[in-house]
Amino acid sequence: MADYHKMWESLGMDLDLHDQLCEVLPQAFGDVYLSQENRPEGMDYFNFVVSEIHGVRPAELIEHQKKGGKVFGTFCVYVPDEIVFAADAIATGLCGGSQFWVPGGEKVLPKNTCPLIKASVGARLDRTCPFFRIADMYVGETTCDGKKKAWEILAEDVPVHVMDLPQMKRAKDIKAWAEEIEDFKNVVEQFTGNEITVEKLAASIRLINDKRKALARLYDLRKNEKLPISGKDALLVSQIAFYDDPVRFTNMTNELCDELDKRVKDGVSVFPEGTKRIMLTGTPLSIPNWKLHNLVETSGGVVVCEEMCTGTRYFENLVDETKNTMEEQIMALSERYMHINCACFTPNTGRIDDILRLAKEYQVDGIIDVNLKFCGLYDTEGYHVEKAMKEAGIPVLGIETDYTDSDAQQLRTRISAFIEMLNN
Ligand code: BJ8
Repeated sequence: MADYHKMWESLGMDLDLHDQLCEVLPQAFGDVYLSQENRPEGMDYFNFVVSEIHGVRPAELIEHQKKGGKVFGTFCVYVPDEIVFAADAIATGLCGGSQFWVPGGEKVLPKNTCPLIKASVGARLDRTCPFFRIADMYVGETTCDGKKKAWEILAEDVPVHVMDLPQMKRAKDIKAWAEEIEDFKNVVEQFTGNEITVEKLAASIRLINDKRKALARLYDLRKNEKLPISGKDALLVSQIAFYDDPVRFTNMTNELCDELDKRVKDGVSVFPEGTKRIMLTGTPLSIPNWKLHNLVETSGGVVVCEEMCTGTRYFENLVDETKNTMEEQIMALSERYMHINCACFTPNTGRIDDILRLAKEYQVDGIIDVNLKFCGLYDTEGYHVEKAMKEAGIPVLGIETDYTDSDAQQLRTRISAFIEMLNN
């Protein structure tokens, strides 16, 4: 990585602590990613993004701020990026996926909070992530209890706007979410000083839809019997989608897909025939959380799909582009976002339907239901997930894990045994 110490210093970061993080990441990335064989050349761009993760994109965001633009940090796939980009601002995902940040979060949060929340709060309070330093405003949501309380702590340090997400999906809830989006639009307009017009919102809806289409194209390619890309690589693209420039990201993902199309035509597969096809479902895998994909793909399986927010929940369903009044556009946004099936909703039968549908589409042999430790929502919903999969005759393995490596050996044993069972 180029030397960005001056930039990090100007962001008020803890340089010594941050240097420690910069030392471990390349090693982890090399072990998990660069050791793979026959990777598509189109992954070079995504490798570069990771190698410069705290450099190139943060520098672009700072450039944008120098020109008077604002940056909004988000933590959930329900927050509509379209509104932010329509005000000539930039939205960037902030969920923390590294154990490095967890102890910092534990200084202010109960230990039995999920690692995603602890890492996100730790990254901010320990001053070891440039994205958290750069964002002018954080946008929270009322999804789970841990997050709701975390916003109050973060708000002591940075402006936070919280969107009140309904937790049922009746017509009145979709209307209520549209009202929240309208409020968010007003906040963004006021904060940026830029008006969001119908034309600007329409362009922004197209921008984010294009990103969704590129990701859908990538995932479609994973439905092939001969797999042109590993699950690890696809996960990396999904993770980068949250913070890269949307136009560049879409172009690079489409370029990668062009190469993968050719691989499919030529019958190229990165895994031998008969490798067991695994779908992961559950809590998100924020960058740099590659633990489970690495375990599956070094234990005789391959991950072909993620029914996760770092996966299908992020890109499935497009926003209707045909609306031409602000009211209709906002309702179209609400309808699209309320199609996401997060365990914070009750009931959440749509997620079970999604898992069953995806299992067929991606021809999966088995499902791993993943729960981040202390996420009560997904843990409890695991009951329905596992029951429905058993009824459908789809083998399922439920696991709970965190960001540490302390359970890696035990997980490897369980995952290997699961894959072995699928082979028999
Ligand atoms: S839409 S999954 S991004 S809320 S894992 S912090 S739920 S205790 S991340 Fe999520 Fe939005 Fe839902 Fe997706 Fe809480 Fe659970 Fe932690 Fe979670």
